[in-house]
Amino acid sequence: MKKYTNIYDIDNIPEMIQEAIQLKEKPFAYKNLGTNKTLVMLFFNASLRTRLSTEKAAKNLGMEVMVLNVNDAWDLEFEDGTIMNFNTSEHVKEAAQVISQYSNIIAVRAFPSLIDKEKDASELILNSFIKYATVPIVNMESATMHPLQSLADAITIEELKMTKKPKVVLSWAPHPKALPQAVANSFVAMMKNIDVDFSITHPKGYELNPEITMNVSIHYNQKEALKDADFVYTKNWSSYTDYGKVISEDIDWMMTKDKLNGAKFMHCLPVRRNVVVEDAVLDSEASVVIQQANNRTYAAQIVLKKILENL
Ligand code: AN0
Ligand code: CP
Repeated sequence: MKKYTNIYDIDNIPEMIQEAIQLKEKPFAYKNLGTNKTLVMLFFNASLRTRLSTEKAAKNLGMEVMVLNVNDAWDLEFEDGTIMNFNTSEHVKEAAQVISQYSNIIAVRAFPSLIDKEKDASELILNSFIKYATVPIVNMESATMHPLQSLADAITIEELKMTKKPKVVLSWAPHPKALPQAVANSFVAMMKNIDVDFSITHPKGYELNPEITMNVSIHYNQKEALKDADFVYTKNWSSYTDYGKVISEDIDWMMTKDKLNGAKFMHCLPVRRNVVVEDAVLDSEASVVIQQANNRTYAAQIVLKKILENL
């Protein structure tokens, strides 16, 4: 594998999921693969799981890890040809080449502005690192995608499914702050590429990018959508059409034990209790969010392993 910036970098998704499950059984089996190799992780935004699970994954493979919270470094410029006489101190052209000399793989987390739709869609930060770095890039959640999360989600479904083709529903939930569409986008893309019966439910106005949801059935009636579901992935995202806006905080869309009706509850975390989902769900056997978060390690580890094998 040359990079992991979206799920389409994976050749064979079902095989990748199986290999991740094998790594989970023997996490130190490839302890020598990463000897004398360094992962640099760049964070433009906060993280708990991605930061720790990716570091753990790298260490399981014997790699060294260095982390930079980019806000502690110089303000980076991403536009070409700018006269840099204002806030930005260093261009990504230099920064990416310099960091590449200190590392064998660079992982980047950079959320969207949620203000400028075209700019977010252009993935300027992620793509600048892909363009100017001289080592492979891993996406730790960019403006529009979170492919490490959706790989962990697919691993979790594979581990827990009771039928060959489980019914999986992505259900929008309310949230007081405007959140990215990235987790939902990557989850949709992943579900289209594994053997599940997949649908989405959200209020009108929360349609995701139609290029991503093409051929997926979308329901505005949550109750109908959730009928006979095996897995319910609950997640908030801000409006894509009325870009970056919170157009509804309707608490009726919160996930409850009643609505789940026996299905497994999934969420990428962090989650706001009693806004996105009620306590009764998170504190019950129906919730698999802790297992999902654990699988972040093996998702990252299989990705790093494939990249290391190709260095
Ligand atoms: C982020 C999001 O929704 O994209 C990160 C989730 C992994 N969530 C928040 O900012 C709460
Ligand atoms: N799910 C996830 O990516 O969590 P963090 O934002 O804490 O990394």
